[in-house]
Amino acid sequence: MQLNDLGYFEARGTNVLVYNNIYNGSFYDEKFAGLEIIQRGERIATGGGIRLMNTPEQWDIFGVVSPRRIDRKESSVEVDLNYEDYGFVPRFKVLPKDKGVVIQIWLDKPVPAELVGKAGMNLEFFPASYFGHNYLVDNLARILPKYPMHDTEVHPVSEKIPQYFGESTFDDRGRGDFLVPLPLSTGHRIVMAPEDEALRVSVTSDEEISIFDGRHLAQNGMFVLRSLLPGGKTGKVLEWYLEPSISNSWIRKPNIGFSQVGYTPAQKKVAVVEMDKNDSPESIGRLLKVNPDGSKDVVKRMTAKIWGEYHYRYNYVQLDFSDVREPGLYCIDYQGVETNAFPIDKDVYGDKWHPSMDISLVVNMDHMEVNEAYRIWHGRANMDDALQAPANVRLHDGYFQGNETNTKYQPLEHIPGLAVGGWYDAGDFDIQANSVLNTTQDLAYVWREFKPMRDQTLIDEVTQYADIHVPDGVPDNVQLIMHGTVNINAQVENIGFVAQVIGQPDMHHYHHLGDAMTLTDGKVYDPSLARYEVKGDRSGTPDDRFVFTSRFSPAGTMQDIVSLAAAYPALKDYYPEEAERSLKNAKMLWDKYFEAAAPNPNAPAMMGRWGGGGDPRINAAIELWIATGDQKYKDFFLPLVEKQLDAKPVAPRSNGNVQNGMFSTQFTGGPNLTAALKIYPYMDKQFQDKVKALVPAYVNVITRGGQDNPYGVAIGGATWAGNASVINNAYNCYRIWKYFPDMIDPEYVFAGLNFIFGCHPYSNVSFVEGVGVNTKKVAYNNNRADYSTIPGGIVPGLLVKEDFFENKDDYPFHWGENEACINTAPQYVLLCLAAIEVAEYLNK
Ligand SMILES: [Ca+2]
Ligand SMILES: [Ca+2]
Ligand SMILES: [Ca+2]
Repeated sequence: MQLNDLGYFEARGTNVLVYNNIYNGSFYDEKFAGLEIIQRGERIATGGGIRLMNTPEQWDIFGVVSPRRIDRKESSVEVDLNYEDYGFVPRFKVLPKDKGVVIQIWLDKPVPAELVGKAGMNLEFFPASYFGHNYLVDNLARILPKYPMHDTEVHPVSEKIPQYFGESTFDDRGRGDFLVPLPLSTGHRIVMAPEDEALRVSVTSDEEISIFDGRHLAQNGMFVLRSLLPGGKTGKVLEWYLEPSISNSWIRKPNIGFSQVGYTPAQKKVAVVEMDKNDSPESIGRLLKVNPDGSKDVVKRMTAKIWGEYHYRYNYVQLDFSDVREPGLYCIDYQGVETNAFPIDKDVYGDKWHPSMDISLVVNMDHMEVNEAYRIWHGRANMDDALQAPANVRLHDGYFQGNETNTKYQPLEHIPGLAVGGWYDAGDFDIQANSVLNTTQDLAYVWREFKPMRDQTLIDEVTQYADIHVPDGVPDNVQLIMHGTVNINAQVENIGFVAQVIGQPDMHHYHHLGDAMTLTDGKVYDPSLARYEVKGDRSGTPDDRFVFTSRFSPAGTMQDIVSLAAAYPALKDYYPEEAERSLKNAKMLWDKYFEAAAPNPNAPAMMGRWGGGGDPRINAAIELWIATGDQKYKDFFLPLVEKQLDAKPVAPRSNGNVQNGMFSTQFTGGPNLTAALKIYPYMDKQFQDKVKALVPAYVNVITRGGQDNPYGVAIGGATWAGNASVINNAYNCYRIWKYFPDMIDPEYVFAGLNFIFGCHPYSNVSFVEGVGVNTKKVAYNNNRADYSTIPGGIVPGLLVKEDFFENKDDYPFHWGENEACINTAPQYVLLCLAAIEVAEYLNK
């Protein structure tokens, strides 16, 4: 294997990465770090390194990784893995040997006594990649289990290596022990999937190697190969010979990217083919029309346009069939690959937003029983909401409670009225301020811009019951907005503002998988009762969620105002009481915090994408003005918006999420039209002309991001993939087109959707669950343990690590690739409704 320019080991068909990727500081082990193997274009192993338990979980500690030391002369890569708390710093060194690499562990001091029997060399394999395969341990043949079914032991918790921040993922029911998975097998050579050359990996050592199944502890657990480090030794204490499967003839099958929902006749239609560098592209691709009898006619021979290399690993080719407009069923045939069939039809966009509105936004509703035909998705959950979080607790997922509660409640006191409305923000079960506020706001924008009257869901906030596919006479858009405001209003009235998060009190509850209703007992916590004791509507089990209130700021309440005021026009005809309540609370917050929310003139300018995000009160005032027509709000925001239009664009800033500066163009400074576009239709000609003059510079900013790649959209995403910004960029293009149809190519609206729907690197699956022909099979929703999806959820998409794009579609536990955040759903709905309008215009 050759150590390549990017600093990983490469042979045809297989790569071994050595800490090209490291553990994430916010979410800990995301199964994307350490020694990793990419074989036949799929990442099959990760987490290779020194770990302190048989099958580490997300919050188990790992050694802090030193910068990599690359020795080009001996082709080696070496890192230190520093376990500071234990004074233990093994060196991890990898170099080529025979048909693979050797992994060596070097110690200057012997393994500390407390880590003997715990510190070991681990390498983790993705279970789903290996379903249906076997392994050999020495010469014994064994099946890799589809489901965890091996043995465990409990050990006294005093023996446990504490997790980060003393978290405990295991509810021991007060027994004082923890769980230790036992090996499935032990030997000196383990070969994973010897029968399948794409998956075959062999590990040999003089020391014993065991294989474990981490899924006994956690559903996202892995098959782990592990050798313990011997005690009392220094120098080279362990060596593994790792032989992946090299193939001198392997060529990755071309990935033909195209929209899995198909195309509307008048739009541009360009498939993008991702090709192995060892492949030589054919000059012609064929578009086939599928006839009713199953026969196929070649309707177009497309000249393959070589786009070239993008992001080092692959070459790209484009196939343009824009001039094919005849409705029908088509597929693409190129380089020996025939794609699945897809439609060309004027209505392809018509119903693509339905699953998000009908299912994803409904299934993710908190405090509701959600039914669909014979199935109950979940019962009425978190009816014991919620307790004031005590001061100075730091919990998982970035929750933090400082000294101040900013409320009238005592620590652990029950805050009344909160068991209503809101959504699980994503794959977990908490109500995060940004997601409940943004989801409500964007649903309100859906109503403002498009007024969809669709009614296919029964939503009853009184009995807290929703029934999917059951019309109840009220537009679902309006009911979903109300599901947001009932929670926001309850928070404002009972807490005083929308709290950072209403979240689980401990790790055991945070990682819950299953029916949301079983997360808590629904009874308010009473510390005078014994644990698990129940008396009436109270219980002694501390499972109630915490309200995290220390991050309150007057400026933060401005977003509470935006969401409530934006909801008002939608609610007032259907739910006048809730509408008035929302407006009243919005005005109350405005009056109360107007002064305190003013930006500090001495603080550095607030960072916004186009610079000068400025005064957080502008948006609140705009929404209050649209809701009430009261001139005092306009008098406040108009001079400030005009000032934004006069400002010089700020210098580009880089995005911390992006590696290698690859996508810097997308963040180049330009005019800030966010507020101006919102008020544009209500303003006079003088204002409108001023905005219009800035549109070319703005268009330049929002369309430049895709110029560095063959897909024509800014892809982004090294720690969290970029689909949400692809959607928002495309929608921004629509907003410009709506007011200035001659100043932007409406194809930018479709380009974002094409990408989301399958015209992207790695695979051609649609990133919208259940939407399109070939769609996501698994996603990181709260039903991820079932390897399933919630239709209408939009996954983040492609992570970019080193030169490798990935969106795994058999392993649902990568949040950065597969976690369908709820606030992306209404943004996607906006974009679909925009696309319907653009399609109608172009097809005319
Ligand atoms: Ca969350
Ligand atoms: Ca309805
Ligand atoms: Ca409870």
